[in-house]
Amino acid sequence: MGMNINMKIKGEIEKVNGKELSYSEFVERYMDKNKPVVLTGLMDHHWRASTDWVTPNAQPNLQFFSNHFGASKVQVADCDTRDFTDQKREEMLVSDFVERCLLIEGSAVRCDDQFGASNGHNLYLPYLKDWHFVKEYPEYVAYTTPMFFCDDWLNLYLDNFRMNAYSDSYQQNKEICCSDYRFVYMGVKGSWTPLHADVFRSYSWSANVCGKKRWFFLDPSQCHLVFDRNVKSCVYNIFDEVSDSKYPGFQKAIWLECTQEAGEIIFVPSGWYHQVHNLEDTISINHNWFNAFNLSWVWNLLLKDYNEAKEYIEDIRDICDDFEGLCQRNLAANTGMNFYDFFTFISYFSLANLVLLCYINGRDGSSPRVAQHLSMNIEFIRKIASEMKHMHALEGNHDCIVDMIKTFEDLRFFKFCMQVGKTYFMIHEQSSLSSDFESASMVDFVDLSVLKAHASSQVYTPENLIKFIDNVVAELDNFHVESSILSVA
Ligand SMILES: O=C(O)CCC(=O)C(=O)O
Repeated sequence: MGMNINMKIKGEIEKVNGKELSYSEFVERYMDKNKPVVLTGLMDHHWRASTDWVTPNAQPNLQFFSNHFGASKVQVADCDTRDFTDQKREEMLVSDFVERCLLIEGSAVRCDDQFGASNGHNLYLPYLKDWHFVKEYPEYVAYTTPMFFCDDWLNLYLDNFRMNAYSDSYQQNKEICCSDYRFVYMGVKGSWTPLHADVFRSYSWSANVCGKKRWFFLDPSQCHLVFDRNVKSCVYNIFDEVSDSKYPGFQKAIWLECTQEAGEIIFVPSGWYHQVHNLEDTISINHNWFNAFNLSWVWNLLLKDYNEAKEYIEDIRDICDDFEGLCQRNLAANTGMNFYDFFTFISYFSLANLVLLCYINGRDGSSPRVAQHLSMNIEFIRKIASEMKHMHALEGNHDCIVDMIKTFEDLRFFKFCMQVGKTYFMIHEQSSLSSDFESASMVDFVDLSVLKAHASSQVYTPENLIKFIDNVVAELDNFHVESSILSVA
């Protein structure tokens, strides 16, 4: 096992000093262009993770984890065993994971091949993945999210609301797993992650607290090359013998690679397939997120997965009481959200952005860059709502998905609005917030009559949402602020 000799590597991912990059440059060069980048210099401002979690000789401080977080239950992948498209996982205590790592460390037959895999001994390579550390230890504050990655609708939303609100039975087992998309990863040298694109086709960022990773990336325009003829199964390990007859495009794929050192953060754009190898014992922090720039990726994935879910059960359509409902339940189970979840999500974001825009508007447009960003968000959401409308998504839905007035009066929504507002003030004004924002109440935020002026605040379908947005926007005399991407940037 080793480097696949036929693999074509085009080059390295660009590395940039994050301290010399402005937010608008990051947006323009990477987020909007959907291009990966490695950012240096963003982690040297005293993250607790970088001190507590690392020994003086730059190794994971396993003892610290055992002592402080030993009782946490986590998912540990066995990197030598495949389970469908992923590795076999086992739930265990952090203290047991630490014990396994120490066993590997003490083992003379430790894998020396940097690209890991089968290592001849009977101790498997343990890789702790997807630990919801922030959710579990909110008081500990292991790190702060770098400003470039703060426009994170996914985690802002999940801090206040739930996904899959429409499927109660499904809710229970997803309670923890969908609570947020902020993770800690910890793996021994040789542990790895198979080829994949990220959940929801979100962006991700991954910061190496200690250790070193090797990444292999495939541009989304080439992704069909790692699939079989039916576009059903994807190559699992790019360093395996990959069958030409099963994956006829594989040899044509052109890869980008990158070695990520401790203290470096990689930005993984939407839809890029990637495979990752720990070249040393490594701890990393990893978030998935999306915002206006990649919202269409999320919607397109949902649409594709919905069509597949529908096709899969087409033959039972006639005997099904609620065929559409079943498709949506399957979509939620397979993809992690369905049309209802996504539509609720964009409706809440529309309302939050409109409320904040009303607030700024009422203060003589005092924060033009924040206002531009909010306007852009609304414009992008509206665009997705129009696409949903054209695809007849939620057509025939008889349940009110969001009542804008009721939502507006919900305390959770107020907290959510404050967090969204704080995020944009922090990004664009480099300040937390003016004190009047901090002490504002919802009624200060927006003149309720603006919302109530409209015949219906009840949103059932994308048409309703578009109408609601258009009505509120018509009331806002400063909406003509330039809302193109580059004006935000
Ligand atoms: O670090 C890893 O092993 C995997 C990380 C990853 O795949 C991601 O950030 O999407």
